[in-house]
Amino acid sequence: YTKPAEIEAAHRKLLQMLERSQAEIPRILVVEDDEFHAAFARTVLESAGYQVDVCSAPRTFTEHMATFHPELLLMDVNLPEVSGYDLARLVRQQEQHAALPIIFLTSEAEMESRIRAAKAGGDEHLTKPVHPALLASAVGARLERARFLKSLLHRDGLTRLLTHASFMEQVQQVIDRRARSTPGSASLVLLDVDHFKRVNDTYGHQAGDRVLATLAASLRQHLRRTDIIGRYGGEEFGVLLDHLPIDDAQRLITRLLNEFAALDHTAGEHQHFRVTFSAGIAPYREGLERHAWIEAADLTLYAAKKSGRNRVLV
Ligand code: GH3
Ligand code: MG
Ligand code: MG
Ligand code: MG
Ligand code: MG
Repeated sequence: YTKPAEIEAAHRKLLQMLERSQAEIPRILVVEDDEFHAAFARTVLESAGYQVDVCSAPRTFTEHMATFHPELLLMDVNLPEVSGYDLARLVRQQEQHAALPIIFLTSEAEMESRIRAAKAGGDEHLTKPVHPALLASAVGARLERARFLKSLLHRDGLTRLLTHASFMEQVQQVIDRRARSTPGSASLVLLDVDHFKRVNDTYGHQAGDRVLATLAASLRQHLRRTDIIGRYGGEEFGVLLDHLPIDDAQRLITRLLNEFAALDHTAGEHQHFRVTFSAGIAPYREGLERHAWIEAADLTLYAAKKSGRNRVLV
């Protein structure tokens, strides 16, 4: 799809802004009441390229969690009021923190302390003084694993696209960002494979699965890294095109449809078939809530189906 150069440039600038803000430098919360140890951890981790926040009193822990959204906890054990073990246990009770890595860093080197750390849900137990290279490596390895686990939790197995729940959450985040200021347009697309039941009935469920995986791959290939793509339902996909005017969105999805419709799908050795989809696009309007936005796209999708399928309507 082509756009005037001016729009293209503005578009690119916005995208860069978005990407920079999403650059996602890992955030590490250091829970440590001793100033010297806290400064040491901050220095080591910041020079390793991480964002660091220090919580020096358990009383403020929940607040740090809620505002900083850490991706890893480096936890002291001896703290005023409650212990690091207690805090770890508190964290592990929350579903959304099930995969959050917790590394204990403590002067308690005895076996008993290691056992308590493990029981509290700690992933690792390091002792003070810790070598900076060991601390940085432990943190780096745990972060990498946590990101991988998160991607498994939030992605659908067949298509590797966002699950329904994660897609909805991301749509909400875009709406929240918009409410805070971001100007410009955004388009929500709902896309549904045409006569997919027939595909399954004629060529088998496995051939159907391959069609879905192929469609997912071509969505990923044609869309930008910052676009949000989810498997909304069985053979239904959701796409949020942020910073893209509705006309551009329609052109983009139509081109995608034409290319997809031209693909030769195979079942067995001699069977070849083609598949189309229908899509409905709804632009964002100020004050629109998530469900109303999706409902609008769904109504348009329904109109696309009713009027003959194999088309993209706005
Ligand atoms: P329409 O053009 O109106 O959308 O017709 P349709 O046949 O695509 O719609 P319908 O909702 O009647 O059927 C959707 C089918 O998609 C039924 C279901 O078995 C199939 N389906 C859903 N998820 C999967 C999947 O993961 N793999 C396969 N192979 N089929 C699936
Ligand atoms: Mg302490
Ligand atoms: Mg369908
Ligand atoms: Mg249907
Ligand atoms: Mg459907």
